[in-house]
Amino acid sequence: MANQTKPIIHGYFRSSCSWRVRIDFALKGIEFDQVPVNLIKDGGQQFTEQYKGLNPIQQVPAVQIDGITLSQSLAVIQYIEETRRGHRLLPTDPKKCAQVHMISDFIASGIQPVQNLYVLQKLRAEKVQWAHNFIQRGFEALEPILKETAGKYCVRDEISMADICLVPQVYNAERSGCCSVPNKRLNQTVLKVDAFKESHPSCQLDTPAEICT
Ligand SMILES: N[C@@H](CCC(=O)N[C@@H](CS)C(=O)NCC(=O)O)C(=O)O
Repeated sequence: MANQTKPIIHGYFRSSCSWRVRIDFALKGIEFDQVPVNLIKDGGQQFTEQYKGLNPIQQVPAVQIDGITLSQSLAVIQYIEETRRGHRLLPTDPKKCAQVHMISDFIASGIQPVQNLYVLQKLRAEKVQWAHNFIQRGFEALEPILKETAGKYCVRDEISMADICLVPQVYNAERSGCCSVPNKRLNQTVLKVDAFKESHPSCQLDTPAEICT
């Protein structure tokens, strides 16, 4: 069972995967500490030997919690779901739960990895087009799925892990200048929830002062 020490998120303010975990902790009312890992500075602090010891794939987030270190944001969300009380992000109803996993995996396995910084840095001039292509393809496919599943939020009227995946991915898309966003209304509704606002990249410990709001 959970112990009393605060979890530590090693993350980056702009990282969509770090934001997923920040939203999760905020929704569950879990206090946490943050250690910034700047993905750009010094060629990327994720590539230090010290950070590699925390997460061998050298990506953020890495979360130290209850005596273990977890990477993979969805694994962290699942662990929190099983060890902490609070708003459920994985519904008990099997159909709704499968839909939440479907949308989350769609984004976390099908869109985010192919537009990740490490992949984009391997490309040259075509990197913006590459990112747009995969984000757009994924979002277009997500649109009919959300038509079927969404109510106020991604799956009916309860916030779930699917919303935690969608909002940071839309943020990535908008930052990269991609204009086709699935179900804009839904994204705007979710963004009004306190946990999404307080964990937003624009107001984190490591957000540069000039873009802090
Ligand atoms: N599947 C992982 C993906 C982690 C990931 O791709 N993190 C990105 C930031 S959102 C990263 O660290 N990129 C740095 C790099 O690729 O060098 C998760 O869900 O946590």
